[in-house]
Amino acid sequence: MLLLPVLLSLRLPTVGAAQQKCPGYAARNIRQTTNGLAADLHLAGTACNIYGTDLPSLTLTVEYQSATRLHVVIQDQNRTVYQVPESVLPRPNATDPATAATTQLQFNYTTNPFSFAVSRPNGEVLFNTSGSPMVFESQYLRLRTSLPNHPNLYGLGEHSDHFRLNTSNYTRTFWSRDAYGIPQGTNLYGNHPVYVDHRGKNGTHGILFLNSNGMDIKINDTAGQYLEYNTLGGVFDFYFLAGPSPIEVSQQISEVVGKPAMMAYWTFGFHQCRYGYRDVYQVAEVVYNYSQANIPLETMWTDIDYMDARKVFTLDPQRFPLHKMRELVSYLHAHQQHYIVMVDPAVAYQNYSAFNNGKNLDIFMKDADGSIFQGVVWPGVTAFPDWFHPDTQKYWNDEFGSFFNPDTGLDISALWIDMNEAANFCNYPCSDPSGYAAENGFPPKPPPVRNGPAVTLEGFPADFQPPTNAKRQASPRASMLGLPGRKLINPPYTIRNAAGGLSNKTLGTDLVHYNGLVEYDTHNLYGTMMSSASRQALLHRRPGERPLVITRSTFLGAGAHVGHWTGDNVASWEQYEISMTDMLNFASIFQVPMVGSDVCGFSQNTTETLCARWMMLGAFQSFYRNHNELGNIGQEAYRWPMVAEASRRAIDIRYRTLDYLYTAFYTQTQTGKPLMNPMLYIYPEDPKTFSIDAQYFYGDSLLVSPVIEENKTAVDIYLPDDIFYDWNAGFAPVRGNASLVTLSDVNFTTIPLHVRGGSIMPLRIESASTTTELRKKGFHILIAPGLDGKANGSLYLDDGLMIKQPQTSLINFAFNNGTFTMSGHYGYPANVSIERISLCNIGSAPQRVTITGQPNSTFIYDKDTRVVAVDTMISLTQNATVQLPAS
Ligand code: MIG
Repeated sequence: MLLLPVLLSLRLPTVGAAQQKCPGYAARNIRQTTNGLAADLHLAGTACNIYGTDLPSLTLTVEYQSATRLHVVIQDQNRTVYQVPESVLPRPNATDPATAATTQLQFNYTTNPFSFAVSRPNGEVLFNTSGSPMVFESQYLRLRTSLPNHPNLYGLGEHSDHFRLNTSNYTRTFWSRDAYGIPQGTNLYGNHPVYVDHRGKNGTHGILFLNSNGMDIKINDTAGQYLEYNTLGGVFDFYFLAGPSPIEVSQQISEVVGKPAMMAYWTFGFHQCRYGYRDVYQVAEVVYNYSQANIPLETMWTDIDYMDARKVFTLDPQRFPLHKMRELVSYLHAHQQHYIVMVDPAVAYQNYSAFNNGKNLDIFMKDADGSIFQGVVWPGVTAFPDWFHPDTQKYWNDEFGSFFNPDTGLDISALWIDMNEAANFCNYPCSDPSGYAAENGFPPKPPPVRNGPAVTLEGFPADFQPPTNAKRQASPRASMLGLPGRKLINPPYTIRNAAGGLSNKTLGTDLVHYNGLVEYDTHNLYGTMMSSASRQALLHRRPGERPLVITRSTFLGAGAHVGHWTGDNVASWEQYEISMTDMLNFASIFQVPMVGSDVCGFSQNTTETLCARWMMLGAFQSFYRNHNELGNIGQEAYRWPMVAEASRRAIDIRYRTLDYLYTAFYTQTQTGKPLMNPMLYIYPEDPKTFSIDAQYFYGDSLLVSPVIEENKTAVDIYLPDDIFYDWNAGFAPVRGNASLVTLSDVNFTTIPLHVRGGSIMPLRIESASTTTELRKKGFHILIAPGLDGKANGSLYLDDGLMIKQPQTSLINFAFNNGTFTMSGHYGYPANVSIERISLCNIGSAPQRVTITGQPNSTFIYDKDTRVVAVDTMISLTQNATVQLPAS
């Protein structure tokens, strides 16, 4: 024992030295291909075998897939090494291949030792592996690129660190984990190994590493600035994306991982959830209280509380009985509201239909001896679906079909999926799951049964009323199966998994999926595979309707199927602030645009002022849901007058801007252009924006700048050298001059918002209590001219629900020198018109405003805000031109 410290101190430098002594590879047989080159790579010396066995023979494939996308793959010659299956992440085709002469990303290499660099035609080096030999072993891959000093790097999530990544002694670990409290500097639920490197005037590029194995990406400046991939398996599969703007990088990422799925209009309404609603009456009470408080509630949610002893696909017969649940859902539907519940992947290992059906179809994960793998989750001992089994989709469809049957079951509108990292409470090797479950109290004891709610719920069916005398209270087998003979539980190289060993608190990494892939290689895909299976199951149940699935665990490409909430945050001011970064990573970089944090905070008790501020900030997340943990004080928006008022005001703005959000969301599904924009995306040449993550653009026109400190009613916000219009001051102009501006008197029911000059925002003329009602309101076009007097915007209209849309409208708005024009296509019968146009920054009252066909339009001019507002009636079915005052 005493020798241990000595051994350790001897061992560490030895390993480091051994790494440096790895021989690297030599390139031979280099040949030009139509759109790139290919070569063989051979180990250039004696194997170093530091964390496994060096592979002697590799191949290099370089393809200029387009002028802005370079694909570089270094893989084993035999194609045995595991690669992310195409069934999980389909690879993009080279639709518009380039050549060495036309590419924006040149590939240069040295043959011995082999290294490569990627550069722009002007010589700017983006990636350069020279100076550090590449290591490609059975259980360890390493590649290091040098970077310029103090780089601006973003992405590499899921994380809860600042948006601009630390570049000194910083490690990002990729291994899906049930990350309660989402601590900084640790691996969280999802894995998106892609980063954006922003170099200001020298452009922006992206680098996506298509690899699902556990890994540490190390960024440090001790040996010059570098970024180093340390991976437990897979191959080197890189997409280099040329930008050159940050928005173009995002778009190029979407071409690799897939365009996001479009969401239904109603999903952008406000959602209320919590863990710990005790029964169906309490859920009804919450719905009732929202309507009493006049706070629009679009969707009510229920957590695992509804389940019978926490078994998926069951209802607690006493607290959430089926007939009352069906009444609740009917009530919600009759009031244009929706209902969502949670489903976990783990199925109770008990004699009940969901388990028996899975067992009969043989779709659960198996141990080596062929028995069903057992873990422990909420219901106690559980089995886990193997998403690679060819019958798992059928199993999932069938369970959804019966449990969520609209006529006989729980008619949900959408789905929430959790614990899909996959989470398992029982640590490896979990040799006595039932003992563990019994000792740790799974399933937990449910709350006492009661016969009715605590208050009278006017408008609800009779059996939702308090009982009299009640006390009132408050596929085929895969190729590339992975190398044999690996240490799948404890690989020689250790990544910095905050849960400890790879198999801790999850499935054993030695488990073999139906198709022969091992959990060691595919762990990071579990949540994303459950996501797409759940999307398919919803589609199977309601064919043609855009499904909403909100998942916890994600991988590259998840946005093509689902949305994401950012998991178990803390009700703290720090995490309220970091929620902006978390959202920006997913929406702007990872192409998962439906995303948001638990508003008011999940763990720990929130406070009145935090919840007020968060209800306002959350209104500017794409996914807007208040959610809270079991045991904490209630935090529904109506609980405090201040929070209720803040919520009403914020939801009013969110709903008036909902079509602007919907249009931005639609645009992202078509082009990858992000619906949320970090400040540097809009002002890429302004270095002061590079580190800002407590302000961002909602869409590309509305700057959100929340107060971020407790007990403060002031905030210093950055305004670039541009013109803005203050939403809270009637759109009065504010000239930004690339410095901080102190906003004082930002009370607890106000969030600072500024419209960027150059924007035209399509607003609804007023808000409504549901999104269904909102769609009946007319439009108010807000024209916010830029410094050049011009402005642009767009509006997308469709039926809000179906995947295939027979008739849509996509209208472009432009303003130039007093002329407002509408052009585009007009398929969707909107049945509403533009009822008002407001034009900002007009120096004096105009004589008249002439709208074609409406010569005597009435208008109002406000000399304090300099806004002209014209009442009008312009159809959303054809082009139009309107003569307004020139700005
Ligand atoms: O072990 O379903 O992140 O949102 O309320 C915790 C109960 C399980 C974790 C989710 C959280 C949810 C909770 N779940």
